[in-house]
Amino acid sequence: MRNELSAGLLAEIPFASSKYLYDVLGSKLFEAICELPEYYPTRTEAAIFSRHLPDIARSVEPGSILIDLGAGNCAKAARMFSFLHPSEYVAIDISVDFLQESVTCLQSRFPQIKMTGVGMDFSSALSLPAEIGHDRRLFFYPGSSIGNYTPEQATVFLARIREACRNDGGLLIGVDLVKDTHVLNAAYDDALGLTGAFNLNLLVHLNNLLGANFDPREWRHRAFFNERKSRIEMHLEARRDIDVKWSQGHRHFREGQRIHTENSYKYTQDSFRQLLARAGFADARTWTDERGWFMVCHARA
Ligand code: AVJ
Repeated sequence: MRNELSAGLLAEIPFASSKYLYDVLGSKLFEAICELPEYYPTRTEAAIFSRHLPDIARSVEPGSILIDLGAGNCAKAARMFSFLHPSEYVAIDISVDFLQESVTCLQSRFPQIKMTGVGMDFSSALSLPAEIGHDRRLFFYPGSSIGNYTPEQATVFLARIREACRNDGGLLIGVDLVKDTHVLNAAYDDALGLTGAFNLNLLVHLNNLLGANFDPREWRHRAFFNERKSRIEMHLEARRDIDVKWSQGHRHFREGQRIHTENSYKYTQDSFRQLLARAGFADARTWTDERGWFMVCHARA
């Protein structure tokens, strides 16, 4: 992890993986972002789920093991319980301390469902705990987190999920769609500056992980839609010339130089269906909102 981070900071175009946005404070800032008027994905996805849950539940096999990828506060999965009746709930998240709190709280609300919390970075490899049951597996990947991968990485990632389904499982996934650039830009550069704080907090996290001496006050949040690549990009831009040191290295950043911290790819309904097919999924069913801003898909392994 330290080597991966250090190499990113020293690269010709410096970058840090977006997974490092989620320390405890970062996870809380992201929760707050989801409440922002500009940040439509969470709200739009929730509206699709609440409107179509009975139909979605008919498409999904009830009594499956619900495996929540990037569970965070577990709120999305909790809302599915009464419709999907999972036999078991497995919550996976990179932010292990934050997850532990969430699962403990949820377990007391649903004592009859067996729950397992797993602190894991599932972006490179997915290893499920040995003690989970043998029921059908339903992978739940809401919120358009899939957008953090390039389409090529996303295909590989989803193909791995499909394998973990062992032929009879499925995937329930939320995907953000291409839309007016102003709407996209505002969602990632909000008036209150919460997304800026979320992005800058990555530097605080790096200070803790690497023993670095980033001063967030010397950096500026940048976020914009890159139309050619169909993705939102987030960067941290040096406000002046800055020397940064950390345990394994050091670097001079020129004024205006950027650290690339996140991509959030936006799909069309067709381009994402094609991606699912390339990953080996079949029978994709999709649900969307009236404006066509967000899509929920269920597909079989
Ligand atoms: C959690 C990856 C879905 O890309 O919209 C929110 C993260 N970044 N605001 C997204 C995020 C800036 C979010 N995902």
